[in-house]
Amino acid sequence: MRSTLQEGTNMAIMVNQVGYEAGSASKKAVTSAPGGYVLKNAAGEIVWRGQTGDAVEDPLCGETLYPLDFGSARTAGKHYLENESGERSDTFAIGRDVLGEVHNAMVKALYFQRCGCTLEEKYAGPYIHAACHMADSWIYGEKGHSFEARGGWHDAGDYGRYITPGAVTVGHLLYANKLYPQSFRETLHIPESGNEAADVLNECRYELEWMLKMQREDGGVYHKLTAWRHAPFVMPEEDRDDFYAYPVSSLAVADFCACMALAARVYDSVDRVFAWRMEAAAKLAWQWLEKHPEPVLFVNPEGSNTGEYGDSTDADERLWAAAEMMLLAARRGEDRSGYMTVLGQILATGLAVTDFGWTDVAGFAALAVLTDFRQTAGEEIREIFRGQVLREADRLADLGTRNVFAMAMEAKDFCWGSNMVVTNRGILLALACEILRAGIKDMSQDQAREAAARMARYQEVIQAQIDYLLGKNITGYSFVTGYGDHAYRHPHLRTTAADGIDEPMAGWVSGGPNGRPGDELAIREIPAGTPPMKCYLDREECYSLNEMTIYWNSSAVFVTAFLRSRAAAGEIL
Ligand code: 9MR
Ligand code: ZN
Repeated sequence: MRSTLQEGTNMAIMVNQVGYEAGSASKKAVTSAPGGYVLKNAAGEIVWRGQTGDAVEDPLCGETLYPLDFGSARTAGKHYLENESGERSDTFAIGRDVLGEVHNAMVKALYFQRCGCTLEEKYAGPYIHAACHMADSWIYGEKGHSFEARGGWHDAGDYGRYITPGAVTVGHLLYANKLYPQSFRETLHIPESGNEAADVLNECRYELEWMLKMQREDGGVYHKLTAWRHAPFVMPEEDRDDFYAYPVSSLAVADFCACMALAARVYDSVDRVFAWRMEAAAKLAWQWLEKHPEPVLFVNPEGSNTGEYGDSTDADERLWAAAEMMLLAARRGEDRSGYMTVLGQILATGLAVTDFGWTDVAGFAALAVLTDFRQTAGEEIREIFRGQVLREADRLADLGTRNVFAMAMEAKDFCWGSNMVVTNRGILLALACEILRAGIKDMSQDQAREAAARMARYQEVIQAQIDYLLGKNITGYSFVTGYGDHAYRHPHLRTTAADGIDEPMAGWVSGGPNGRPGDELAIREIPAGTPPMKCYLDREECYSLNEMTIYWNSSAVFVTAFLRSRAAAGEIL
């Protein structure tokens, strides 16, 4: 078990274990001991000397710590930091496009979640398995009715497949690819690689094809497809439990509608017929929503323990659906007034539009409206989105001044899947940067200078979020498997637990520290009152701290896509 401050030395040098862009003037570490530090290259030569900054009593991890900025170091290669007592940090790269590999691995990871097909050695390396979950699925509550719903990604460490998190995952990835296409050019070595499409689109299609199967003729979409209870730790092809399509929820229908409408736009240039199928499905889902204006929420039937993905409101899901349908209609030259009315009505309730998770998808409506070059939504609606996004960005940037990690996090934000809070905040800040960038051409010189400074401030926090994820945190772990001297190694992931291979596949983002742990082992092992960032164990049993999910990965991918694109453009801080 690794925890930098619990290994007996009382010493920690926390770094981004993957690396820092050579051109960056701010390369940040955090240390537990003040004083002089040197940066050494692989040959052990000193390439930089410097001092820690002022002590900070950190509210996130409860320690007194010191920031260390070695930004002026520009030499390329493997490095480590060392202090006057000879204590060393983990190694990290200084170079160009240092996030490239981990970014690609985080997208490729989704391939390993493919359900209903064989994972072949050619693409999966040692992580092969036979086709899983091939049987027809039952329709819950409709005795004797079954249908074919093979495909899609396993959601997480379990073998369930759920509509709302699936839509969110695809949403993150399609918008990331739309905004930062240059970050998605490399091959991922998946079966479709080498066709015309970017591999991220090939991978998303695997999920989209399955989602289409989850729609009924009346436009309703089943909330999820899972067994009655989670499988034991067996390989997926050994899981022979009956699978059920659980009742339609308006959450699933609206997320499905939004995701299909978005994908119909995106895949238009890739495969017209596929895009057309998705467009038809989106329209059918929208009709269902119109016929069911009241929320149809979802709760697990008594006794079933698979993921619930419940929610107390469907307003944000309907908002996203309205936004995407509006943009699709604009693209097709069709009437969009109905969608605009719904969009306006929901916005008028004051709903927050700044989150990108499965509970709150309203941020995707902001992404849709604010990245639309046609400006379809009109100035008034755009201004509501813009105002909220920029205000939230300023709030997050301010949070970044309140802890030694310079992160946009507060103690209370360390929940189940806190790493997605970390990365979703990166998405919000990236969107804020896009808004400011788009506005610069109409600004005076002074205003433009101010906007540039604001963007730089946001980008600094985005970088801090990724530095944290990759090891600059009190646990001392990189929260992405396979990346970093001390990457976590024991995700709560059935295939990894059952495949007999020591190392998990690379590229999985852990859920991360959780100040309110929900699994037995974590509750037993983590003393009450432990500061939230320390509430983490790299243990397979700890599903509330150390599971992986498709949407935690996709959220992180958005942020690395942003940072890679900034680095490629030479816009490095
Ligand atoms: O990611 C979800 C987290 O935000 C919730 O707090 C938690 C409890 O409801 O459920 C998590 O989702 C799990 C889902 O229900 C089933 N697949 C694995 C997900 C990650 O733990
Ligand atoms: Zn499967």
